[in-house]
Amino acid sequence: MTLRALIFDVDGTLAETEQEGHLPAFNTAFAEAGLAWHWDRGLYGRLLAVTGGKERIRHYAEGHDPATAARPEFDRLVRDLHAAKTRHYVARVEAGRIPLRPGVAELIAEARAAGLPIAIATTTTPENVTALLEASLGPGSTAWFAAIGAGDAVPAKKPAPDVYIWVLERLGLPAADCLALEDSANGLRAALAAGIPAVVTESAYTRGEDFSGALAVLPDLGRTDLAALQLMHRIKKS
Ligand code: XBP
Ligand code: MG
Repeated sequence: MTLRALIFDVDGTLAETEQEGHLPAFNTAFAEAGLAWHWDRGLYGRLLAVTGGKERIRHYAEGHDPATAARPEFDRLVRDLHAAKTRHYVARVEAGRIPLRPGVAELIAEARAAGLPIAIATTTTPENVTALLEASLGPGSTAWFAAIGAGDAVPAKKPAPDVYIWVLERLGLPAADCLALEDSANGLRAALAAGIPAVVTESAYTRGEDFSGALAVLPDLGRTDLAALQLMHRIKKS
């Protein structure tokens, strides 16, 4: 059986979104809300173990500012902070501050030229995905993707397999016929738990994580192409 779809993660895989995008957007939202919270690069690296921005804010508050976490309106505060963070993130992306990683645009172009469906499976908010695709691949490029599973489309975020299963259902394909492209151990575990073979491109925050079970671990997608990915996938299936 040949490869029948590519499913891309977003953060860390399509682009290095965390350092120049998500992290400053979180900090701006905290400052605007008058909170004395500031995440530096090291702390943020540890917080990335919690996937999902709302979940990450909640986890941090419960550990570092229990008085705020105990306030009756805490759920609303998390929602409001995250909405503000999304606005700041989208503005940064639209300003052209987040380029695609090497090889990403080329692989997407190759897949499209070959008529191979492409899809997205991500933890991040849908608006963030649209902003990144349209700013980097051009207006209308969101429509190139046969399915976009994002954010709260499923209740359990990566490393749970749910978002990948959601995407497989929309593609109407068996897991083994697809290939996931991921950058993190959490994302790899999600793809593998859904039964999808996966290739990892390590990103700034995920370098050195445990990628056991990946078909390959590459520095970036510029080191491969569609033919090489098809071959890896075929060898795995045989
Ligand atoms: C990415 C994430 C996301 C972003 C924040 O994980 O963990 O939570 O950091 O996005 P993955 P939101 O690449 O494995 O999908 O704030 O929009 O939730
Ligand atoms: Mg990722």
